[in-house]
Amino acid sequence: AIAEYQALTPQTLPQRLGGVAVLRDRLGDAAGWQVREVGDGNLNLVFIVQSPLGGVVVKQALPYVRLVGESWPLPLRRSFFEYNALIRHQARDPGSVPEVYHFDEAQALVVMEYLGQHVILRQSLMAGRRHEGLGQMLGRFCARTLFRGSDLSMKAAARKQDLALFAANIELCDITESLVFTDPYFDAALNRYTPQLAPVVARLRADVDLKIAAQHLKMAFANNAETLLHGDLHTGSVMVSDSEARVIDPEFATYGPIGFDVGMLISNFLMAYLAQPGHGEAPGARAGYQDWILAEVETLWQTFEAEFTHLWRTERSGMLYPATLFEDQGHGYGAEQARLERLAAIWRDALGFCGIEMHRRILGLAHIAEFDRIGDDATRARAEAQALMLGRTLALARGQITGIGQVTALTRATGNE
Ligand code: SR1
Ligand code: MG
Repeated sequence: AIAEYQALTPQTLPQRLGGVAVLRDRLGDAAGWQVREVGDGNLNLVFIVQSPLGGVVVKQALPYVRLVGESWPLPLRRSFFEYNALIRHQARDPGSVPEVYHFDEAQALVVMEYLGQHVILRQSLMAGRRHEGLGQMLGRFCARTLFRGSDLSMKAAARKQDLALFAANIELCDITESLVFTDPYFDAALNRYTPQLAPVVARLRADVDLKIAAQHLKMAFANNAETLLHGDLHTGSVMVSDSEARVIDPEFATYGPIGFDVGMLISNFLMAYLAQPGHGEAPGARAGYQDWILAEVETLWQTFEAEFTHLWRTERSGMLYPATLFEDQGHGYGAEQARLERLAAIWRDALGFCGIEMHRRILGLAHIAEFDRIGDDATRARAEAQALMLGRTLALARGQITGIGQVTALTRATGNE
């Protein structure tokens, strides 16, 4: 093993990792390995390594932001946070993430299960494909990982140790704090947007209420350490087959508000909905598919709520809202009131994060393929302007919107404007 970090290449990988026992066991002698670099994300190298015996994925951090280049250094230790989040996600929602086979901290690499039948959900949503049980799986994943990583479930000491461990993911949090909550609302150096949006952008940047809402949400993200977040849960962090989904890429993992992951994920579904006219074969061709997207969003939230409720009633073993406090109320009456109040707070946060995510994906550095790949400028600008307006409404009216049906109705109405 090489002690000092070196980025892998398809050529050097077999020789560099050929001695790792778990790889030899799964793939046989390195002489028979085929290696492709397939990373299309913003940060890392991703290799698929195959042999006649099987396949694995090797993900390695680069010491800089791949999207920008060496001018933006980024610590290799994000791989340590990704590994630690993956094993917690696996324990908290078994089968929801790729199995981890090997972690090498010095080389900042994780070797994990190759999901040969799966594709990235974002690509699939652009192609108009449906996936059975998707909303349910994602709602369950959010409820289980977010509940079980919090003081609702964990023993206080264990949760505080994890809080300290993930608090060191400083640089990745800094990316979120700047790119999501601040940069979209001023002329930040790395921002870009479709030129036709200039008048809308000017209006949003002059919108004091919106900028204050974004900063309130930033404060919640940075200060409300409720649970271990995935931290970057968008449709590019989900892999799907016809009937199965896995969540990948938790390198942004940190302690934060429960509503963050849920809101970001819903936001990416709503943007996929609004982008459909740019991907359909003919005007209106994707109407049925758009209905499916919104139905999955409703299922996602409803499943989250139902699973959170189940866990609240059956697994509340942490220091918060202890059952002993509510024993004399009969049938857990007080605990149920507390649950509803917590869920209402999570909902409000989730709507805020959902709205802000739309802005940064259109105005900031890190765009999404759904919009970027719409070749026709006018179609792209129309869909993006709709998402910007929807995002504003969700962020500002997050205290008044009472249910997921209202969100999907708003999205439909926005898409028809
Ligand atoms: C510089 S990194 C930009 C974005 O890519 C990641 O996937 C996160 O979403 C981050 O905000
Ligand atoms: Mg990622």
